[in-house]
Amino acid sequence: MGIYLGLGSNLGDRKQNLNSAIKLLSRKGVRTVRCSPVIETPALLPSDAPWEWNKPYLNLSIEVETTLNCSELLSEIINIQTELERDNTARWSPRPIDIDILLWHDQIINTETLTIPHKDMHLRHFVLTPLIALEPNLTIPGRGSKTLLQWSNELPHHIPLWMGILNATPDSFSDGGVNYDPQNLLQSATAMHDQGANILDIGGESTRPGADPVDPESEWRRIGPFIEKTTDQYRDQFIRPWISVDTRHPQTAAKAIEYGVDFINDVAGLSDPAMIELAASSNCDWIAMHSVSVPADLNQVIKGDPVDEVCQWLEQRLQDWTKAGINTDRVIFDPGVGFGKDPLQSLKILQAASRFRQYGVRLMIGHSRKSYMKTFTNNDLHERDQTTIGASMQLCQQGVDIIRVHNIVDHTSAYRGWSHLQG
Ligand code: A4P
Ligand code: MG
Repeated sequence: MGIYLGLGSNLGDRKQNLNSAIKLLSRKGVRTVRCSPVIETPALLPSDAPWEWNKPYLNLSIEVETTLNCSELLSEIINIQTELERDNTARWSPRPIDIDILLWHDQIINTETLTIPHKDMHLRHFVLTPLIALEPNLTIPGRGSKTLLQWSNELPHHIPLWMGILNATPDSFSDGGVNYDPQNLLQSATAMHDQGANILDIGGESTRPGADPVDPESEWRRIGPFIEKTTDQYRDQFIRPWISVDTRHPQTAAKAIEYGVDFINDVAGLSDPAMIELAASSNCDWIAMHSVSVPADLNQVIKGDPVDEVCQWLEQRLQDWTKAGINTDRVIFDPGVGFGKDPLQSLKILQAASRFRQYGVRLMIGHSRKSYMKTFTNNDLHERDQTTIGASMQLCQQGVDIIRVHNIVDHTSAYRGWSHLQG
């Protein structure tokens, strides 16, 4: 286990403050090895706080390396907080920056000035969600064998990561054609990140029913320039969107990994032997989606209970992946809404999403604008965002780790309202 810090800001230019803190840490000999996505979280306040203090935080966590010992690090942290104009007069008042030492290897430290692991970190979503993005199965020294993911699953609600959909396809079911031009794609990516997307999922092959399959060379022609440009643009930046590549082709996945992407999103469910081999030898996260056929075929659907069927599939796959040498901490499971399920079966999958959390892997759901809605509304594709958002808030309640949607700006705005009413 390494050294992990938690950073928060709810005053001034919050992103800028987080960035400055990371830079100042590095000047003091504290090198950031990895930085989580940035999440927005409701302020945890003292019970007698004035209403003006209720300003949402941006939180992130970083894994660092340093030759300082932990009390030297604490002194540097206090200096940096002062340098960034932190006013310490009132406990938990709005602050440009707060830096906490969350974990120091596997050590338990209790002195007058330091408590490590940081107190109550296992009860705070604003600590757990960013840390889980880095290392879902870390345990907290002194708190038994529960992993961060298990601690998070026990809390009454959830802070998800938002994944924005970018289709570089002429024929996707929802936004086909809009982003076919690489320049539009880059603009959409930057806008989505600014609106609060933590992950951007770029795909070059539509998987809607009836879509034409795309060979790996054509797929790379569609998405390669974007991957090259975005990974280059964010190369030296810690605060950046994480990049996911939506592909079922091992050749495409291998090329994307060379550019340092963060996720491969495999709609074929990590079942192709070449994909399994690649996943076993790579460090990136792998989204494995349950499907019956790709592209989706409306005539091929699950026969029995969809939730039981998908659970059995996952149990079997987890054994297969472990045997193949894949670190399942890096696997994220997606039950595949609309893939091999009729609309009502997809709805049942969404209603029961929390059941998939029992397997100790992260859970992703992609339900945006999909046809399960046909069971209860006549809205056509471009009128489906509000209904998607309603469903997404319920998925937050069920503890889904990553929610994949087309409309980021309305989601993050709706989530701000929903999350501020959670206890
Ligand atoms: N200290 C003890 N242990 C540690 C440690 N592991 N890391 C002592 C850092 N400091 C530690 O801390 C005050 C003193 O705690 C330090 O000088 C050190 O001797 P601080 O971080 O300067 O003050 P604070 O943050 O006001 O207090 P504290 O108790 O650390 O509070 P927390 O737990 O940091 O909570 N809501 C959201 N959504 N997101 C947030 O990030 N943060 C807080 C602060 C409240 N609400 C929040 C958030
Ligand atoms: Mg603090």
